[in-house]
Amino acid sequence: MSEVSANLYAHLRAAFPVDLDAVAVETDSGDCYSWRDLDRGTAMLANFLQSLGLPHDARIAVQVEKSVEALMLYLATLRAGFVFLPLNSAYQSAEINYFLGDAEPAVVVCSAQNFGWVTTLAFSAGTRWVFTLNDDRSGSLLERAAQASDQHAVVSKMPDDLAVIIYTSGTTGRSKGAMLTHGNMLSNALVLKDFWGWRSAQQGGDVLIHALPIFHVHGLFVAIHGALINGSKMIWLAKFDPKLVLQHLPHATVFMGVPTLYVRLLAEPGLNHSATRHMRLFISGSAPLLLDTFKAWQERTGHAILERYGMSETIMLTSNPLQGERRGGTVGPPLPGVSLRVISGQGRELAAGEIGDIQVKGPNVFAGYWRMPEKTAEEFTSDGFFKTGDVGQLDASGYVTIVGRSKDLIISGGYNVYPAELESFINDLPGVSESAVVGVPHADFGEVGVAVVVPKPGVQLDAGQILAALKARLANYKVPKQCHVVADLPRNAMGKVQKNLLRTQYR
Ligand code: MLC
Ligand code: AMP
Repeated sequence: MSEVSANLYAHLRAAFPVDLDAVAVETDSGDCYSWRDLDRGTAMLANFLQSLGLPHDARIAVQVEKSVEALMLYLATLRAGFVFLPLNSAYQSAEINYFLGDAEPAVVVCSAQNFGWVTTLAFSAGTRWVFTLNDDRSGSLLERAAQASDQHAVVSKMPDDLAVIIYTSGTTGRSKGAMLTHGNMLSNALVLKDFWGWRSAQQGGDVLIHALPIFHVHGLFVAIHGALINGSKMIWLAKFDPKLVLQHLPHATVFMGVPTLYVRLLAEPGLNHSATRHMRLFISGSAPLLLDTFKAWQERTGHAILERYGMSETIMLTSNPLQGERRGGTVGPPLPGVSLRVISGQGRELAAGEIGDIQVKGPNVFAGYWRMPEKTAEEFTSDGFFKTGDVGQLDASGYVTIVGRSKDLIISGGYNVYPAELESFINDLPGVSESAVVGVPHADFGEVGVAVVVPKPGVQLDAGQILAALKARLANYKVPKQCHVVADLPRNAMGKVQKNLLRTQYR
C-alpha cells in the first residue's frame, strides 16, 4: 500500500461515483447533499483544521448531535490526517472531563448549548481550541471553515497511523481509548464491502438507511464506511424512529441496527413483506439478537436478519453469510482475514462445540489502548491474539455463538454499561456502604441495569434519590432502571459478591 493510499479518506473519496452531483446523503428533513458537497465540505473543514497549526497527531474531540456536518467533520479529520475522538452526546461533565484529561485533544467541538462547561473543562485539559457545531448548521466551526478553500490534497498516511480513538469503558473503572489506525478501518471496510455484497451503481446501487448514532463503531464505521466505500447513498435519520424507517424502506436496500431497533420495528403494524420488498439486507449487531426476534422478523418480512459481531477494539470480527445459511442465535463465521479461536481457562485451544474465551487476530485489530501500555499488554496473548472478553463456541461448520461475557458488562440497547463505573459512583454517595449493579433481561433494550445498594448502619436510603443522583451526573442510558435497598449482598465463601444470584432475584 502506498503512503497516500493508506489514508482511509483517500479510499472513500476514490469510491465516490463519477457523477459528483448525484445525491450522497438525504436527510429526514429532505435536505440533499451531493458527493461534490461532501468533497468540498470536507476539504474546507480539513483546510481549516490544518490552518490551526496543530501537531500531526492532534486529537479532535467531538461531542455533537448527529448531522451531515458532523459526518463531514469526521471525514475532514481523516482527510487532514488528525485523530478523531467521538464522544456520546449523552455524556455529562464528569464523563467528558475524564476523556479530555486523558486524550488531551488540541481541538474540542461541542454544541453551543454545552459550550460554557465544555470550554472550562477543555481549557483546563490544555485544549487550544473549542468550536461549536449544532445540528442546524450553525456554530463557530462552520463559520470559520466557510473562509477556507474547497480544494485540499488528502494528507498522506501510513497504514499504522492513528486515525481514531474510541473510548470503551474499562472493567475496573477507568475508560480506555482504543486506538484504531487507517489500516484497521480500511481493511475492515474493504472486507465488508465484498462480504455483504454492496452493489455498485451499475448493479442497481445500494441505499443505506442510517438511523444509528455516529459516536460508536456501528454507526460511525460499519454503516458510514460501508456506504461511502461503495459510493452508495445514505438516507440519514437524525434519530431512530420506527415510523420514519418504515416510510423510507421503499427507497432503500440496506438497514443496520442494534437489536432494540428491530424489536421496535416489529411493534409497527405496517412492517410486512410488502413494506420490505425493496430491501436487500437487514444487518444486526452490537448486542445479542434474540432468536425470537430473528424468527419474528423472518415471518413478518421474509428476510433473515444477518447478524454480525464486533467491538470497538476490532471493528467487525464475524458475520453470517450473504449467500448461504444465516443462522439465528449465531454471529456467523470469522470474516476473511480474521483468525478467531476459543480458549479454555487453562489456555488450551478448544474443539468445536466447547465453550471458552474468544480471542482474535487480524488487520482489523486495534493498535492498543491510548497511553496504557500495560493494560494493552495484558489484553494480548504472547502470540498476538486479542482477548475479547466474550465467551463463546465455534461449531463444526465454523459458525460462532456468543454465550456470555467474562467481562462484567451490561449491553443495553446496544450501549455498553460498566457495572464497576456505576458501583464506584453509588458507593461514593452519602450513607452507602456498598452496591452491586447487575444486568437483567429487558424486552426493549435486551438487557438493563438494576442497582442493589446496602446502606451504612443506621442510615435510611431512598432508592429514588439514588437513581436521581446518578441521572444528574451520568449519561442517561447508564442509569439503572431499578434500584433496591437491601441489608446485605450475597457473597460466596471467598467473600465475592454473587452477582448471578442477584441477576436471578431481580430479573
Ligand atoms: C436511551 N435510554 C436507554 C437507552 N437509550 N436506556 C438504556 N439503554 C439504552 N440504550 C434511556 C433514555 O435516556 C430514557 O431515559 C429512556 O431510556 C427511554 O428512552 P427512549 O426514548 O426509549 O430511547 P431512545 O432515545 O429512543 O434511544 C433508544 C435507542 C438508542 C435504542 C434508539 O439507545 C440507540 O440509538 N442505541 C444504539 C446504540 C449503538 O449505536 N450502539 C453501537 C455500539 S458499537 P429517561 O430516564 O430520560 O426517560 C458496538 C460494536 C458493534 O457495540 O459490534 O457494533
Ligand atoms: P463495544 O465495546 O461497545 O464495541 O462493544 C463490544 C461488545 O458488544 C462485544 O465485545 C460483545 O460483547 C458485544 N457484541 C457485539 N456484537 C454482538 C452480537 N452480535 N452478539 C452478541 N454480542 C455482541
